[in-house]
Amino acid sequence: MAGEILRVAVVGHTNTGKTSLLRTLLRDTRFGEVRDAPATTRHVEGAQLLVDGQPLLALYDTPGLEDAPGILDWLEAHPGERHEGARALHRFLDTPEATGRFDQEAKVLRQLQASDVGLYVIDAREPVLPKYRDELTVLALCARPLLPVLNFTASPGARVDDWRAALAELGLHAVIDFDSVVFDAAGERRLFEKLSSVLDAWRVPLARLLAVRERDAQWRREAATRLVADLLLDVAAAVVLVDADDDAARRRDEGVLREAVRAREQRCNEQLIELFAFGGVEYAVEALPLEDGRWHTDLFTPEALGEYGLKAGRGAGVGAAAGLAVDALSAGLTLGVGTLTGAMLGALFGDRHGLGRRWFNRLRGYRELRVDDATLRLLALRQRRLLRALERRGHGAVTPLDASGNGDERWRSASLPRTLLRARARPEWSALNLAGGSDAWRVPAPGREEACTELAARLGELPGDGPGEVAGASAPSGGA
Ligand SMILES: Nc1nc2c(ncn2[C@@H]2O[C@H](COP(=O)(O)OP(=O)(O)OP(=O)(O)O)[C@@H](O)[C@H]2O)c(=O)[nH]1
Ligand SMILES: [Mg+2]
Repeated sequence: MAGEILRVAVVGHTNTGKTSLLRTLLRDTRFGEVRDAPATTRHVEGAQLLVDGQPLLALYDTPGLEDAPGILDWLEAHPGERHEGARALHRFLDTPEATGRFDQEAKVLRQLQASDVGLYVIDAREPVLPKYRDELTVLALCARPLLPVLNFTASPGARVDDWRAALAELGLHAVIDFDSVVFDAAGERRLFEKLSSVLDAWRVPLARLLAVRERDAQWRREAATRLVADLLLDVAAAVVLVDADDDAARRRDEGVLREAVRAREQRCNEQLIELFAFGGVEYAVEALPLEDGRWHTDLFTPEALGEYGLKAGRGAGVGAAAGLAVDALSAGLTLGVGTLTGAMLGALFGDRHGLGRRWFNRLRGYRELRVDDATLRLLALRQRRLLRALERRGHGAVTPLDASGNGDERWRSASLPRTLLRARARPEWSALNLAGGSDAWRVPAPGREEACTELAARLGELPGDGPGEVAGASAPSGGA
């Protein structure tokens, strides 16, 4: 088997999601052309699926079948010998019709003949019409194992049972449910397991493929939770020291801090989308709870808090802008500041204060301006939601997320992880405190790496892929 490649032809009626299925299996959002219109794919196009750098599978996308009944009519009008089976198809493919009127169909049939197995993609929302039975009859003449794949299974009105019954009548019992837009890893596993059940010789390589995919998914989740942990640490440790008596300066600093945090959240969104390789994919990005990579609701509004059942923090009561808190200097901060270098102090206080060597005395009249706990929770909840959507390739999460259950409750109401609380007293952990958030300024602050790992592990405790998580009602809005 070494060096051999399993050839899989993806076939089916036009506009059933064949190209989408290839994109999903290939993890390649740029493969082919996907459009909600018939005859989008006009030619056979192949791509290899690598496992540890070695090609294991060749997947072939084919044009949609549109006139299988026409081919059966032709065969009836040009009868050959009895039981000629696949030879009938050869006869047909040699005729001028096969390069003329049936050009698209002939490409599909030739590709299936040249492959080891076919995946027959079905739009499960469609009734089982005679034309589909005709397609299966024509495809059977290729004498290749055919696995039906029921697509659009997550759409309302999917007729999964009708299709299963009809396929069983045709002797096709190994049917796969696999919605290519609402991706779930278990569905993909079933697909490859079914493949190996009809292709015994490929059992071992396909098992290896599954193992590699699982490893990759695990790696991606770890990388993703680290990105979110990094965001949360940056925001939790962000602090601006403001002169207690200078209201105008404080207002200005509030604006600067909020803008920096918004931008930081946005950067995390983009990093996550990039990590899951969804940049530029219409349907996947559409299904995310974002618009142009942004959340619909501004981070610093009661509406945003309300979406997750959070209440505004007490900071609002003592005059700070929404989402921020103004506090007396904490002992933690003072200690933390004691460990800072002169350059970092400059970045913390801004040059206007001209702090110089006697900075400590100057601290007395200052207060600290921070992002409040409610906003930290909101950031965590939003990023977890994004992560879930990305892992499921963007479940059409148009319904508000139910914040109860599914592991989010802890981020909503239990006390914040200790690591985050510790970050409050570590201004040097936040890139936002250093030269406006530029990574170039980041110094390897002691303890930050470990904190990031710890927090990422907490964030990685994601709920399963149960359907309940998109079904709930919106939490009561407002709060403060
Ligand atoms: N909701 C949902 N939409 C899907 C799914 N699969 C495909 N689509 C959409 O269906 C439309 C057709 O998808 P394509 O992948 O272009 O279909 P195709 O079978 O390759 O079409 P042709 O090449 O024209 O035969 C696109 O708008 C896809 O985004 C699915 O599982 N669920
Ligand atoms: Mg196509």
